[in-house]
Amino acid sequence: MRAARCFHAVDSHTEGMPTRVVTGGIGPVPGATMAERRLHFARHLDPVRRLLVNEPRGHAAMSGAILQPPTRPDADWGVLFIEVSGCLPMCGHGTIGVATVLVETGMVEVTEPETAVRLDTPAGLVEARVAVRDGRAEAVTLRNVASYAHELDAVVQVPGLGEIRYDMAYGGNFYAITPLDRLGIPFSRDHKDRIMAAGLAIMDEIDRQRPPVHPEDPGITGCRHVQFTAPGAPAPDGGPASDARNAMVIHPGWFDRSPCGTGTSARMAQLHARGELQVGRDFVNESLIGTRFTGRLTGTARVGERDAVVPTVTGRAWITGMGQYLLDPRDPFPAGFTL
Ligand code: PYC
Repeated sequence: MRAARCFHAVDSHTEGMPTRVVTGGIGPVPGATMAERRLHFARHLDPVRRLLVNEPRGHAAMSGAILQPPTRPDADWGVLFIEVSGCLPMCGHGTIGVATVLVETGMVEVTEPETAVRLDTPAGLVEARVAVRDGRAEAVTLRNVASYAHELDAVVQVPGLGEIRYDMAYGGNFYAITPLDRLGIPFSRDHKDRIMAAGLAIMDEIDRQRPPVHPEDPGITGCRHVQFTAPGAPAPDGGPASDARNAMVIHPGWFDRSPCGTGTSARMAQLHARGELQVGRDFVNESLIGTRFTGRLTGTARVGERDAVVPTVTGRAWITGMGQYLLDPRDPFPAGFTL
C-alpha cells in the first residue's frame, strides 16, 4: 500500500443524512475568517472535497465537515462544510453530526447533562448545545445564524413547468420554497424522479434569471436548494403530527435525507415573514424519509437592512464508523468521480 494523502474521519448520520467529519489530513486552510477559508478551499482545494465525497469513497448524496482551528477567540472549532454540490456557508445536519462526533470522541471537554460547542462556520458563529447522558450525545440543538425572507412571491418562468411562484429565504444557504401541490406532484418517494427534475429545473432558472445575494456577504450567492413543502403528517407510531414535510432538492441532483437544518431555518424565516410562525413556537419539520427536526425561533435580528430571525434546530446524530481514506499515487481517479 502507498498513500500520497491520508485523511482521518469519523462518519456519522444525522436523521438519515451522512456527515463525514474529517478530523485529520488537512492542515489549516489559508484565510483570516472561515468565510475566506471557504473561498480559498473552493478555489484551490476542490479536488480534496471531491475525493472525500464523490465515488468511490463517497456517493451521490455524500456530505462532510472538515475540522479546522477556529479563526475567532469565542469558538472551539472551525468547520468547512462540504458536499457533492460544493462547499457550503453553513449546514445544519452537518453541525449536529460535528457536535455529536466532538462529544463522543472526547474532542471537546464534555459536561453532563449539557455540553456547549461553539463552531466558527463560514456563515458565522453557531452554538451547538449537546444533551449528553453517560457520555452519549442524545440530541443537539444548534443556534443558527440570523435567517431572513429574501423575497416573497417571486416568480420565475421554467421551461416545461410554466410560471412558478416561490419565496426565497436564507437560513445559512438560500432556499427557493414552494408547495409541491402547486406542481400537481404528490408528496411521495414514488414520485421522486419528477420532484427531482422539477427542483433542478427551477433552481437552474432562478440562478440564471435572479440569483440571490446575501446582503452582508457577497460570497454567499446562488440558489442550489429547492424546498418543496407539504402539510405535516402524523407520526407512524401514532405520535404527534409534524408541522410540515419537505422534499429538499439539492444541486446537482440529490435529496436531503434529513429535514435540513438550514432549510428548516429558512422555512421558519419565511413563515415568520408571512405572519404564520411566531417567536417561541416549536416547528416540527419532516424529511422525505420521515425523519424530523424541531425548530424554534428564539428572537429577532437584522441582516443588513432586513428583518431577520434567530432560529434553533434540534436533531440527533449517530456515529457510523471511523476510517482513514487514502489516495494511492497511481489512482486513476484522484478526485473521485460522479456518475
Ligand atoms: O442540514 O443544513 C442542512 C443541509 C444543507 C444541505 C444538506 N443539508
